[in-house]
Formats: sequence, C-alpha cells, structure tokens
Amino acid sequence: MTKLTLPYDSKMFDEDFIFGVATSSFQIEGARETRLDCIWDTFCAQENTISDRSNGDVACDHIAHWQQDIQLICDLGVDAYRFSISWPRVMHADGTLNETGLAFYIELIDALKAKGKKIFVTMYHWDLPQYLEDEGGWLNRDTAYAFAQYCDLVSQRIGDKVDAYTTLNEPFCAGYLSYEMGVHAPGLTGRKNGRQASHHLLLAHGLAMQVLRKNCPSADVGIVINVHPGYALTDSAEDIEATKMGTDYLFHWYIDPLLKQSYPSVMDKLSLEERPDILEGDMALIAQPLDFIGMNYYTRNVYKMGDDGWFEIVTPEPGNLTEMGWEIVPEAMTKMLIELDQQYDLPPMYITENGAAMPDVRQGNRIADQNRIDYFQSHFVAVEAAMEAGVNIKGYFAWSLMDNFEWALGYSKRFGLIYIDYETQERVWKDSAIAYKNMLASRALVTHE
Ligand code: IFM
Repeated sequence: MTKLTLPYDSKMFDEDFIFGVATSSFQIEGARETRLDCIWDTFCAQENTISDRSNGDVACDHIAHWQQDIQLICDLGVDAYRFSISWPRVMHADGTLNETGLAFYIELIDALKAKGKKIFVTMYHWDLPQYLEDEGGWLNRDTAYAFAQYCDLVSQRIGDKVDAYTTLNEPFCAGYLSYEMGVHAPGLTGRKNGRQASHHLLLAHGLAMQVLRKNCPSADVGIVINVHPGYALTDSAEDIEATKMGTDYLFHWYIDPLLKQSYPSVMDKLSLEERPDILEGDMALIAQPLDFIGMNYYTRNVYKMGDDGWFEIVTPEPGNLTEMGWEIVPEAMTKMLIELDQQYDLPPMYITENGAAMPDVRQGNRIADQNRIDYFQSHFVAVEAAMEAGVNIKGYFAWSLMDNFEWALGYSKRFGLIYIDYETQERVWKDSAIAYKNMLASRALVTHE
C-alpha cells in the first residue's frame, strides 16, 4: 500500500490548517421512524428514481452507531467533523422544535467537543421536510423564511458549541439537479423551476446568515458550493461559448450572487418566462459577508455547443475515471482555485468535500483501495499548489467518513474511508483510511518555527 504523504514544509501542515471528514444526515442516519418524512423519502418511494431501489430508512444506522462513529473519527486523528442536521428530525410541522431530535445533535456535538474536535455543521444537505414540499418546496418563497426560522431555533440552542456553520450544501444540486433536471428529489423539471428554486435557496442562505450571526457571534458562518471548472471540447468559438454558458449556468449562478450581488450574463439567454422572480432587495440579502466559503471539488466539466445553441456536457472517455464516471483531473482543481482567487474577492476557503467512489472489494477485513489513495494524494498536491500560489485555503475534508447513501445511485457507489457492510452495519477500515490516519499522525513530526 502506498502512503498518503505531504512534504514536511507543506502549507497543509501549517498549525492552523485543519483536516476533517464529512457526512450528511440523510446519507448516514437511518432511523426514519424517529423523524418526519423528507423529500428524499418520497422520491425513493417512486419508480425509477434510485438505481438500486434503495432508500434512507436505515442507511448506516448512524443514529444507533453514533458513538462508534465518533470513535472512528477520533481514531483517524482528524481535527474536524463536518455533518448536517436533519431538518425533519429537529422540527415539527407546526414550526416548533422537536426536542428529542435536537437532543441527538446536542449529545453528538458535546461528545465531539469532549474529544477536542472542531464541529462544522451544515444546516441543509437536501432533506427538506415533505410538509414544506407539499406547499411548493423551494419553489415557494416562504420556504426560505421557514429555513431561517429553523436555523434560528436550532442555533439558539447549539449556538457557539459549533465552530462553523454552513447554511446550505451545494445549492446547485438542491436547485438544479432537484427542480430542473429531475434527477434528485423532488424530481421536478424545467428551467423556470430550477432557476426559481435556486434563487429561493440563495435567499434562504442570506436570511439564515443573519440569524446565525446574531445567535452565534463566535462561530464562523458560510456556505458550501460545488466547484465545476469548465473546459471546451475543442478550440472552436462555439465550444468556447458553450463552456462560458455552461460554467455560468451551473457554477457562477451560485457564486456570483454571493460575492457580486448579481446573476451571470447567461440570464440574458433565458426567456422572460424562464427567469426567476427576484424581489427588490433580494440580491443584497443574499450577498451577506461570509466568514468562509466551502468548495466541493470532484471533477471538471467538458462542454460543447449543442444543436439548439445551448451547452452540452460531454461524457468523459473511459479510462481515468472514478466509479461515478467522473474524470480524475486534480490539476483542474488547482487552476480553478487560482482563477477564483483572481476573479472574486474571496473569503478564506475550505475544501469541504473531495474524494472518490471506487469499486471497493472486501477481502476478509481488508479493502485495498489504492485507487482512492492515489486520488487523495493527487488532490493534496493540487490543494498544496493552489496554496503555494497564494490561495487562502484553511482546511480539507475528505468525502466521506464512511460509505453511505449516494442519492440517486443508492448504495451502489462507495465514497467512504470506512467500508460499511450494510447487512451487518459493520465498519471496516479501508487502506485509504489507514493512509489518511498515518498522514495525519505524521504531522506530529513537523516542527513549526
Ligand atoms: O455524496 C455527495 C454529497 O452528498 C454532496 N457532494 C457530492 C457527494 C458525492 O456525490
């Protein structure tokens, strides 16, 4: 097994650079009977939505195994744990707190704190309560206010126990994949739906930022977005134009409102009916000052111009791909981080997700996932290169602590450092987990001047 290594003078070994692991509520928790339904429960129950016809009813049964899972986090030696709170677990449909649900997170947070871990809490990782979807979900502006109310009640209780709050995880997925492409819950389609849902998500972010700042003055507050660097298939003017359109529509649509108070110019290519309804003052509300921005990077997008004058994403050739069919391109990560740093007045950044689904095979108690170790290694080099170029990156979170429910692909794709046997709920260390642990332990040999 090759190691995960960083040179001793690596900026990622700076004293204040943090390493962590990440998960999300619906993907790991299970115990569906102890919370309200969310849009993913409904979506999973529909035909042809989840490739293995599974659901989140049990998942990694984290609600029952959380103490064991915290021990894994401690044994890995990471500095921080990033997880999400399940809105339908902590709120009743009448807008009051579900004390039992909240008690779970308070216990989890207190236990992590007692072990000296930093806590990164995501308030929305896609599990919208179904009762809100029944009223229109993210197409309904009121959902943004309901989100702020939920954040208010929860943060009044967990407050500064948390080191960093992120309002939303990947509004691109929660807006575009869910309300425009129909491949994520609630499975709606159409440009207007996608643009409107995305706008309301961003509005929800802005409203929640104000609430979280008020309730948690010592915590850092920010948002997590997907980074999708765009590359043109050919040098043709059409493909270059398609790349700009695609990158604007899928990526800048989510970062420009946060940092520039506006949507990108691809808006002009939409008909009036397709554009989102934006009320006066919305853009200023969305563009709240951020303590940090989290970037989730997995791969790049290659674009070509479609026959209809709209961009198309090109499916990568077989070869250098993860199990998701995603091309492994660490250098695109470096390039993108440096470009973003030049284009925007960025707050400090975290890499809040990076990792790979691989075709893991369990042989006894060993999962020899050298391919995942190689993925991490090449992306460490990419992060380091961006930092060397002056980009302010404060931490790196591996996705994911453990295998889990990979949304429309169910349990067929494994992203974990820790292998989950879904029959027995046994947790087994993969080679990549051992390599991550050893790399983290090697920090003890680094001397800081
Ligand atoms: O599993 C997801 C996660 O929920 C959000 N970011 C991407 C991961 C891999 O697809």
